[in-house]
Amino acid sequence: MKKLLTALATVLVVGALAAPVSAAYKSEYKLDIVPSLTTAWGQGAQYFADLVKERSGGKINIKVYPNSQLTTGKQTNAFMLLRNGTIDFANQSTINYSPQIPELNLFALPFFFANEPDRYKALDAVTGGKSGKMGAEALEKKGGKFIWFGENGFRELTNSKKEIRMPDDIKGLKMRVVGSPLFIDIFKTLGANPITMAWSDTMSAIQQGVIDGQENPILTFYPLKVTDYHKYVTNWHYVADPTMFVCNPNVWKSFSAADQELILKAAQDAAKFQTALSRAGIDENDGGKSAAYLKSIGKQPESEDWNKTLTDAGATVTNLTPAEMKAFADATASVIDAWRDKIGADLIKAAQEDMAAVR
Ligand code: X2X
Repeated sequence: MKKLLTALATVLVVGALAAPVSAAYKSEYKLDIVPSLTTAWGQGAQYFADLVKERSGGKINIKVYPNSQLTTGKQTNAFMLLRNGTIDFANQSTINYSPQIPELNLFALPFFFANEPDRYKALDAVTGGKSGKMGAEALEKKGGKFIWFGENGFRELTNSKKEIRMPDDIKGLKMRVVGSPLFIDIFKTLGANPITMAWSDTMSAIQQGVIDGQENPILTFYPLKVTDYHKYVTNWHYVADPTMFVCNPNVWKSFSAADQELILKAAQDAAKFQTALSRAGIDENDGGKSAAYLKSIGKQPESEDWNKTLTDAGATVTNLTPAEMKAFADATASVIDAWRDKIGADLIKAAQEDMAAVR
């Protein structure tokens, strides 16, 4: 009997030692995104999952769950679920993590990037600079593993009622906003009537006319045919919306160093793709660079001229002049002051320095 037990123990020990590292890997890693796979955000997430699968020879299988399935529609709970391991990976908007990580409200400060000479350059300077690092550290301190910044796109305005060109035009409009207090403050300050709503409920609210307007990047609202209901689009670029490729820290630690490197590189490539999709064809700020990049990797931009695509869809497209943008920036300047301490004055200052360096 003793011999038998010893033999059995030996088999178990040897078996455990001989098990390949990959045996510890899950058969599927769940990746959370809010919108559909047809958006630039969704396409960026899928591109990431595909690259990881391909480059790991099928060993690391990430499945993208669109439409807030993993948060059962409660998109602002996403960080809690990443932290507790319900979600393994995410390509998530900083907006949805900002209720738990106040520093991430930096990107949603009104007209913080929009009034820079080149808003894309300014945003890249922040995500790639000292302030971006501070944002990533804030996330890590709260229990997430930061991988890389992606991009949902600058957020524009749509509504069913009238052309919005000046701050007065938005007064009294029922605006759907994401469940983040900063957005309520911005729209209240403008005299609008903000209504908090999950993105998963927003499309039916648009169809039923429960709300007059909403704000999202073109590459997020156009695929859902929002312009069938909202005939007025105002390109005001008021808020930047980078996403973060992130991982649950325990899941991250379970990967070998080589696989961590592989995942990082895939996130960098996916971020580049997603960012190009979100910028191509919007305006001269991008100067055709994003469309050229997409073609260089065998992809196509969704549109090379969004003014035309949106107009063809029946929308009145209003591109604000610098003076009109300034009127909105002045009207919302008090919001930046009110949020300075919550976000961190040092972080805001670091972002201003990052932007100034590329001006
Ligand atoms: O809810 C939104 O507006 C969306 C889809 O852009 C985010 O998840 C922040």
